[in-house]
Amino acid sequence: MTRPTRTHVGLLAGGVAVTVLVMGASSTLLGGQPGVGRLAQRRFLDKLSGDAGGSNQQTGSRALWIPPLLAGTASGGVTSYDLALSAASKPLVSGPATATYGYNGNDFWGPTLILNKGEMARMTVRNSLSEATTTHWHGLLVPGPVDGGPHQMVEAGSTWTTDPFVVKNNAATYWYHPHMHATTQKQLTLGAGGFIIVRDAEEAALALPRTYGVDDIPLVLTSRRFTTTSGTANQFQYTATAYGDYAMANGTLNASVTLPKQVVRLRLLNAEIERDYNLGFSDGRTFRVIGSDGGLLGAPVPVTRLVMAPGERYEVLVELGGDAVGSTLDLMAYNGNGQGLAFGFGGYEPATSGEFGSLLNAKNFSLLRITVGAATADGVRTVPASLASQAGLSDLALGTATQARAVSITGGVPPPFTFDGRGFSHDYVNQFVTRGTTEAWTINAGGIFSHSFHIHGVQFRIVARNGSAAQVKPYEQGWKDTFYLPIRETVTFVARFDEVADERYPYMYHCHMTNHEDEGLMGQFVVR
Ligand SMILES: [Cu+2]
Repeated sequence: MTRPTRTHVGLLAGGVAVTVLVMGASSTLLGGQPGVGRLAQRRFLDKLSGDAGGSNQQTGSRALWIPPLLAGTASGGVTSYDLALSAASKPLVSGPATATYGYNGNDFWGPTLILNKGEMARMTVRNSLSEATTTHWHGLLVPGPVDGGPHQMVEAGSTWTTDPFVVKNNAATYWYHPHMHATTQKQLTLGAGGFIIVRDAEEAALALPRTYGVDDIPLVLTSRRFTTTSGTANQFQYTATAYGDYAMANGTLNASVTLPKQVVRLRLLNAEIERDYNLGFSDGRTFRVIGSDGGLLGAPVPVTRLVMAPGERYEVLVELGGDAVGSTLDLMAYNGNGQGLAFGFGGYEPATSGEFGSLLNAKNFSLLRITVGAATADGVRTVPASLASQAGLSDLALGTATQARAVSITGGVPPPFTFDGRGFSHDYVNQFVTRGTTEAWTINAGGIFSHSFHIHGVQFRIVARNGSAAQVKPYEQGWKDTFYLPIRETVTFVARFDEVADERYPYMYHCHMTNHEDEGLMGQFVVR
């Protein structure tokens, strides 16, 4: 695959008018200006709804799908969770259904697992696909053989059962997804993934919304591009494309949801391939970040914008108590011009098509239409002033690290991205870590593009951006396992490596932009 010179593409940024052919409709798109691209969008939405006369952007809106909960089976002190990954199909637009993957009979994505901190759990994955997969428990503190990385193959037709493990994570939002080297983008694009919600006593003692699907909403944000595959229209494109053309929330195109007139909690996951999100609400309201990848924050952080790179999770509270029943607002990606974004932000390239372009690029677009409904009887009315104690987090400081490592992202134009000049190999261990030690890792983005850095086996604390603690945003000062790594910048994190992984099932560190990851931007480390 040839990678164009990204910096050259970036020079074209700006409000350049281009003509694009979308679903048979020719229209003019103006980069980044509100309301542009509406004609193409509308034609597509008409196709969604089958209503050729529709003129409202919400014509094709569909109820947000909420993933079902998966109850574990308790036996002998261990709770077992059974997943089965199968091929499926989903009617998304008029014409042929879209071929998809889903867990446990779902036609996209999978059930939500609820784990309790301190319990013993075990996972089983049956692979009913016609190709191999692996299942990684993103963010969970589990030993190498349980981690589900590229070495833990689940061949077609076979079943993988993990050893029992203790749920050590804090209450937060995690997720599971395939981690097969070179096919992660494909399997994720087709829909393989699911949420894991961990609960613990500290979170349970807080007055937070936690009625699943009512005031506590899991929200996997992504986008898809449709193409014709083997003569069949409406199929997801998963090669030679970094971005989708149409936003999806929980696998629903043009999603809408009614939420009660009270404080609601959104568990946000950016599950894009390469697109970063600059999230906000259409009325500009302040919302509160209460949790990051691996736990609740110390106190809510008020924001009007929240940047999320692929793989990251944030939990936010949105106060709807002052909104009129029946009123609407949109959760938006403010990825357009005038938002302070620059080349390198995933999805800000101006092209509307091609491997690094899309109809959503450099645009502000809706991810979810929210209609305010009646309050529930026991709804949360106020945002708590303080949240979690974050035990152990402040111990992770540069001064307590006994080992420093520097990792640089190299390559990228036109060879694939690599770490320190070396592409991923199943047989090469990039880093050796001593169990129980605290280390400081500094990741250098390089000058080609931004990335999303994720490391297995730990939850860490970001201590500096570009060497400055002050540049770490307040909402990313909690437990993290993934972070946005802007072009030409560095991020330093400190982690204590308590989980064990050997050469047979090493841990991964990698870019969570899965096209980068599949091309080789992944390294291995052992902890012992
Ligand atoms: Cu990357």
